[in-house]
Amino acid sequence: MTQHDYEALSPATLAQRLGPVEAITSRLGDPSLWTVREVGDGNLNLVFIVDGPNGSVIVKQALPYVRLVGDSWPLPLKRAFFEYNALVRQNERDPGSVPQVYHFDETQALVVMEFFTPHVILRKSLMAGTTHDGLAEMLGNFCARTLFRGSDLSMPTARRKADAALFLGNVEICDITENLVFSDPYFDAEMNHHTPGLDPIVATLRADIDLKIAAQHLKSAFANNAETMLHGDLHTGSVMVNGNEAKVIDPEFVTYGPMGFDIGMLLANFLMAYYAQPGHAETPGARDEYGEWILSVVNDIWAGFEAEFSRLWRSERTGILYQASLFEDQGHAHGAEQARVERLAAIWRDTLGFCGIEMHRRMLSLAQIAEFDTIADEGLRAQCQARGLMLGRALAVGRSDFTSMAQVLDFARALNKEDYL
Ligand code: SR1
Ligand code: MG
Repeated sequence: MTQHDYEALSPATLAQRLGPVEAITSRLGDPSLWTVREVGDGNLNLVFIVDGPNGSVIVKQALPYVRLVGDSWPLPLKRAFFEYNALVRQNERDPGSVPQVYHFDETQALVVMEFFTPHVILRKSLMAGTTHDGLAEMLGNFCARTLFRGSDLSMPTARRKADAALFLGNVEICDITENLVFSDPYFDAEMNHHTPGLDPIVATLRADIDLKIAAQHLKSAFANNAETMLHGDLHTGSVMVNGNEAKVIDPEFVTYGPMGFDIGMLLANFLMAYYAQPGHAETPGARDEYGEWILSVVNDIWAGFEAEFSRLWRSERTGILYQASLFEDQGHAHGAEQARVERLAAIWRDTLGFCGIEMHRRMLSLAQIAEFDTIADEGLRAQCQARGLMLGRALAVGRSDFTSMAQVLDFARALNKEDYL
């Protein structure tokens, strides 16, 4: 693809440019009747909702730079190619969990896909205090199915290696994660910012050698352990909900990496939503019950992941790892179970570590989150964030010491009563 042939879409040009695409017009109807809205509020891309007489679609187009920062930070268009390839695989591995792709144009770096409506972004729903039955089950299954089925536990090894090679080409996007998530929070990096009241805690964290080593061990795992195809940016802004239905979107950060990365990032964003609740309560304590619901989701995502991963381990272990020929076929089914427990323990430790680091970066680095940004009272915001930072430190450094989710959640609750400032 040459950058010269690429042209960013606009609401004024979209119908004329995409009108000839049969895969779109067959769904929307006459292009002269389309209405187009640009609704992208993420950090990177253009996103259009296109309504026609017969239906609606989403058109997502990469920009050649980071939208959040501007054209001073160029970013290759090829991320649309990786997102397209990730969506196709996620739909195979957990059917119906992600938008269906209707059309992909590599030169224009655009993906035309299913529009979920009247769904809303989960992060906004958590700020509004809305509960969703079945959310944890869907997300636990999504993690287990996509992570297990993208790995050497399941895939023919030649396909897994080809996919690992393909997605490891998502270099510049990985570079964002490697810097913004794993390094920038721990020194005075150029694009960092934080709530001023956090200064003493931030200084303590940046002087914490054990924490910096933990972050670098986890960065090493992210960069080197090509265990499975990750979503790569699985936070609550990458989930859409409508009542009891949930869908996962936006896998442009796809890469091959350790299973715990996706789960840890996801749990971190629920835990931050938990700590932000006092900032959204109309009266003190009014969100306590809702906070408990968020913690129950954290608990149930991990439990759901563990259960579905175990089911797949017992029924779909067709890859090169822990072959049945070594275990079940030798009358050593208990050995396969022991190996499963040990693998899950390793994923658990990674999950807690990545969870802690994700909490830090969303409060100290670029690309922070609306739950905290919208707490207007800076003192209250700092208080909420301080608790999250302390939990993040405990999880990252002490990830081998927590033996159950109940223990993690009790610890999270205890920190929520502390006054660190
Ligand atoms: C410069 S991109 C910043 C963040 O936005 C994305 O959603 C990822 O989370 C990334 O770290
Ligand atoms: Mg995104």
